[in-house]
Formats: sequence, C-alpha cells, structure tokens
Amino acid sequence: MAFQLPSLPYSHDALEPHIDTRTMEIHHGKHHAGYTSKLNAAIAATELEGKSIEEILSSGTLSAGIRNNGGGFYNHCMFWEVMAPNAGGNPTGDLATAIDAAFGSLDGFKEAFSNAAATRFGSGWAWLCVKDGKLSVCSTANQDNPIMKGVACEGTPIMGIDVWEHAYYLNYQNRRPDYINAFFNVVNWEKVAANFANAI
Ligand code: MN3
Repeated sequence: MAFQLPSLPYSHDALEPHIDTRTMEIHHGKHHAGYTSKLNAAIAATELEGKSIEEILSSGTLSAGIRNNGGGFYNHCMFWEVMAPNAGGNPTGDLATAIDAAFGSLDGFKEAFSNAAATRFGSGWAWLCVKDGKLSVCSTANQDNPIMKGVACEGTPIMGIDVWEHAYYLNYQNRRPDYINAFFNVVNWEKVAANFANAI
C-alpha cells in the first residue's frame, strides 16, 4: 500500500490571514504531494515497502531520496494537523503543566520555540519533543526530524513548524519571525495535547 497524500483537515483559506490561501494550495497540493509520490518511488521494491513511515524513518541509515521525501511526507502530515482555524490560545491540562515545567511558562515556551525556528539557517523545521514526559525544543535541517537516527533532538515530536521559505515567502517574504508569530494564532493545542498523550 503506497503512501497517500492526506486531505487537508480544513479548507485552503481556513488559516487566513495567518497562513494565506495560495501558500496552502501550493504547499499541500504541490510540495507535500511531491514528497509523497517521490517517497513511494524511493521505497518501491525495497525492504521498506509496506512499513509505516515511523518504521522507515527510524530504521537507520537512509538514502537521500528516502530521507528527504520520507521526512517531507511525515513532517507535513504533522504540520497540517497541529494547525487549525479558530485555534491558538493556550494549551490546557497535562500539556500545559509539562510546558510550565520545562519552560517556566507558555511565553517561555514560545520564546524557545520561536528562537529555534528563527535561527535554523536555511531550510528546516523546529520541533517540540517529549521524552520520558519531559518537553524540549530543537530544530533540524531540510526534511530531517527527531525520529531519525543521529538527529540532535530528544524524543518524539509532537508539534513542528516548517521554516522552509515555501511555507511563508508569498505572504511574509523575508520576515520569517512574523510568520512564526502568526503560527501561534493557528496552533491546534488539542491535537498537540493528543500527540503528547500518545507519546508519554
Ligand atoms: Mn514544507
């Protein structure tokens, strides 16, 4: 069973004005679709065909094609889900408690996450990860992610932000920090909390 491009869980214009419609159309319909089809081509007739994306990405040394396109497939699947219209605000429950424990406050978390996203040179992602119930922030280059072996992150990713220029350039041009600030207005904390619960 080949990997399928997931449908967006909301319309292309649902995240306006924070993430613009045209960016969503191209990002999901072209970029994510491309990673999906190239991943399928890269694993076809190999021992990785039929495995879950998590099994593939954590399996060890990956070819460039599988690393880039498998990472791209996985990362964007998470990205669409950790955003939602009429979202943002504050996390609650166990996730809020863990954020306060790790970063002092929600503002402390936002500062650490924003800094990781803003200082990732070139293309990549920033992540919120959990290991043994404890949260941390890291960033990765290209389409790497924390479940790949040898990546300098601790634990399982539960939220990620794409800081490739294709994620923001149409609306924000070179102003990556403005895009990062806007992202917090569309964070789907309920989904992040569910990811947290599954990971601990
Ligand atoms: Mn992207």
